[in-house]
Amino acid sequence: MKKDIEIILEKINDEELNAASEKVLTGERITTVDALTLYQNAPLGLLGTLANYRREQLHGSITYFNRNFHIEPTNRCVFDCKFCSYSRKIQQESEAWELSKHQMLMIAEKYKNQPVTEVHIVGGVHPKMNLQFFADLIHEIKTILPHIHVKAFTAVELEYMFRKAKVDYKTGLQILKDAGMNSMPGGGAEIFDETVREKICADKANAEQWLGIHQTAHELGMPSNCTMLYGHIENYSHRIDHMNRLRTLQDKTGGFNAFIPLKFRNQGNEMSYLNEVNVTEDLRCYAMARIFLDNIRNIKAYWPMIGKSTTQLLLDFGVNDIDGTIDDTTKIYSMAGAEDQNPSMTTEQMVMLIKQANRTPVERDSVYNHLKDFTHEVFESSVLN
Ligand code: V47
Ligand code: SF4
Repeated sequence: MKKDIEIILEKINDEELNAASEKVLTGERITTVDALTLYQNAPLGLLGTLANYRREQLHGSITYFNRNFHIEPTNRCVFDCKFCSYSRKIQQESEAWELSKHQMLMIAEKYKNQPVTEVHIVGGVHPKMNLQFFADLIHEIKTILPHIHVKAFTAVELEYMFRKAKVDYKTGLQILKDAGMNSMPGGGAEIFDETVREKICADKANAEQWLGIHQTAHELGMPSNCTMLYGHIENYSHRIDHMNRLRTLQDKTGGFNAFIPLKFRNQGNEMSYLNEVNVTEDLRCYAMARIFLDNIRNIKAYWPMIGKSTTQLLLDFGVNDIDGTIDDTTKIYSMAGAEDQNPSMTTEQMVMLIKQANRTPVERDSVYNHLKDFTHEVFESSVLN
């Protein structure tokens, strides 16, 4: 593969591009300036080949998935993110829901005899659902499903929860950890740049708070994911600045398990006037993430959002993880116009999706231990649609 890259570079004959690509090949860290050069000037083929080179160095052809389910406690939210299609105001009746603790525990009950390993709990920010409510919820979920990994609450939900409870990040996280929370999802990061953030989500946790909560979680031994919302009013420099802040924190803590670029979807929100970016931009964004984030091992494509076909393409552009089987209770993306309106795939379909792209399907747990290699698993049907 190195040879392929050298042939492409000879043809391009651009000194800066060559120098940045050479660094990727030799494992030297690229600077933010190199990243901008690559982002702006590298042909898609070169970016893809570089990203795939790094991906295969780390993971070969292995592509991870996990078996999980989601609980979305409410879509009522005190915040006002302009890109959000999912939230409803606290008093609003239409299309709003608010699950009781009992209802959420009934969802957990459904998975008692299922081979799921993770529950992902994320929702709107509701003033009535406070720190004690969620600590009790997690504790009771663990009583029903003792072995489940609880990945819960974005830094945005946590910042609000801790502020209301008048506890600092460390105390709040310790309370949730003691209740059974194992890790944090990566949502709420959006774009860290202050001018962009002011325009798209002015009133929720800012970059410093988001990073501070993740840093504290890592210091308590709780890993997390990180995300970036791309394809709206931000430019390439904002994306690089965003990834640079994540790379810097990861150098300090090593606590990020995965980075998930999230493509802005434009239905039913206050930013619907923007067009969505095309698939080439998706491929470039994921490839740059793999190339730039040399200290985050896993780049995840969240398939309900980006779609199954693009997910398959992304496996050649740096992605080594496609998230989980999920079930039909998640509404965050279907309400924003995501590719998949019924975000649920069976294990068989996940495996097929990966095999069709000529990759090796491996079930993982939430901290990336290998659970099962599905290469030789034979399923009855062979159609993915
Ligand atoms: O922070 C909201 C995004 C995120 C839109 O950590 C939108 O494993 C696109 O972070 N278009 C929450 N995106 C979800 C999230 C996540 C998802 C899956 C796995 C993990 C993980 C984390 O959803 C929000 C925001 O960035 N979002 N509205 C929209 N219109
Ligand atoms: Fe609330 Fe999250 Fe939607 Fe922002 S993105 S309005 S914090 S639910």
